[in-house]
Amino acid sequence: MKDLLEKAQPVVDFIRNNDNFAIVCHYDADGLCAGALLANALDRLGKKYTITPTKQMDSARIADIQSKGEHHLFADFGSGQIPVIEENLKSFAIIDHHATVGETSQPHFNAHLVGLDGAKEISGAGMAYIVAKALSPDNQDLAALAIVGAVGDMQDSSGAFIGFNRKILADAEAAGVITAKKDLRLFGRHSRPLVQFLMYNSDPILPGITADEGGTVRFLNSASIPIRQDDEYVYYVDLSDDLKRRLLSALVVYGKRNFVPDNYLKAMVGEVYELTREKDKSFVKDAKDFSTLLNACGRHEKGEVGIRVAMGDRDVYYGLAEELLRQHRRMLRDGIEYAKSKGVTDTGSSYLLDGGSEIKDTLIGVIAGMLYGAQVIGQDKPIIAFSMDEEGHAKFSGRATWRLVRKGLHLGKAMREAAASVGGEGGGHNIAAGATVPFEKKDEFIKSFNKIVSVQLSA
Ligand SMILES: [Mn+2]
Repeated sequence: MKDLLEKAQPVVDFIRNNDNFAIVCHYDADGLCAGALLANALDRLGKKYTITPTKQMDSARIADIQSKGEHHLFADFGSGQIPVIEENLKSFAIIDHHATVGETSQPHFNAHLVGLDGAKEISGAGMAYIVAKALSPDNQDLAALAIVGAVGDMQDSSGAFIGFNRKILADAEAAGVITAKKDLRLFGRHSRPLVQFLMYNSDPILPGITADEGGTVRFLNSASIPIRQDDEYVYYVDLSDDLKRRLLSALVVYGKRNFVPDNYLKAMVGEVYELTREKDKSFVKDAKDFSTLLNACGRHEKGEVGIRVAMGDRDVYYGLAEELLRQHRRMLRDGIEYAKSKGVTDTGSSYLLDGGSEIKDTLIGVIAGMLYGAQVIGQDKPIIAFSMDEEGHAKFSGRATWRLVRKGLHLGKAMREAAASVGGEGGGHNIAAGATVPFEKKDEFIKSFNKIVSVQLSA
């Protein structure tokens, strides 16, 4: 840590020697945490700043950013945009963990340039935290935001943080703002009643539980886990250790029966991170819930709401953020209802869902996968769903079940080959993949995809 605090010094000097900053941060959970972290640190120094979450940096965006302040501070963003930043801004510093494109003589604090793996062991918020700590040891409490940011970037996906994130975790624990423990790592431990907690988790998809309220109730009943107690809904965190273990083993048995691979089931349990100072059962108590809340803000172009929440608002902005999450869940539910009523077509080797203009292209993949859970479609073939994206392309998302993967299906390969055959692009994992193809070529794409899938499944 000491070595890195020294390497952050050019950015620290940049902050100390200037005022009237424009913080520009990425719009996802990690970026919002990085921006909020710097904003809190600047507040403590009595510096003036604006803060702008952003998705990309084209010429219109840069003009807007230019006008936001005298000295620009990029957070979780900027290393990949150095040429355009150099060309348009006079005074700036970059704090980032993404890959670097180009060079600059201005302060540039990037994970990869200081010997850290920015993909796995430190997030943008983590880099911002090092800067904050170098500014003042009193900023150690801000480590909580670095934890939320790293979880948002899924740097705990192996089951726990690795590398430098563990040092940040130690700081957060020492400051008394985070506790880590081993538990079920699903969204909503604190913030969703048990039934919603299980049925809205879509990774892994569990047919008869995912998106299936009745099925989830039956599953909980058969495991003798209470859904309500004293007229109140039971949350996962309300369960005794004994009931938690019972729920976990019931989930594992259920997953195995549905061919979910062992490593996947194992990864459901791991380290969870709780913010000690936050209220129980709020969306900001658990780092995963918190990052999901922030991602909902970013995705709905309400990054500034997320920043307020990350900076500490638990009032109006917190309420707005909660509403965005509810809206997200409503959109999932509506999408499933739409698929149920309008129907899914059986095209031979796959199911097809035409999202039309009803389902957002960013949600259609999740909804397609949930159709297995809701048993709208059988588990015998993959599903592909499409809608038109902003550029007028047909955007396809494919989902499968573990049962099909075990039989030889690889959606990523099928999507890549089928898309290439019609002049599009595709790829992804065995169980979830996507492709973007010219809209007028969509039928040709489906034909080609079906042919590839039938070969994969007959091998
Ligand atoms: Mn990031």
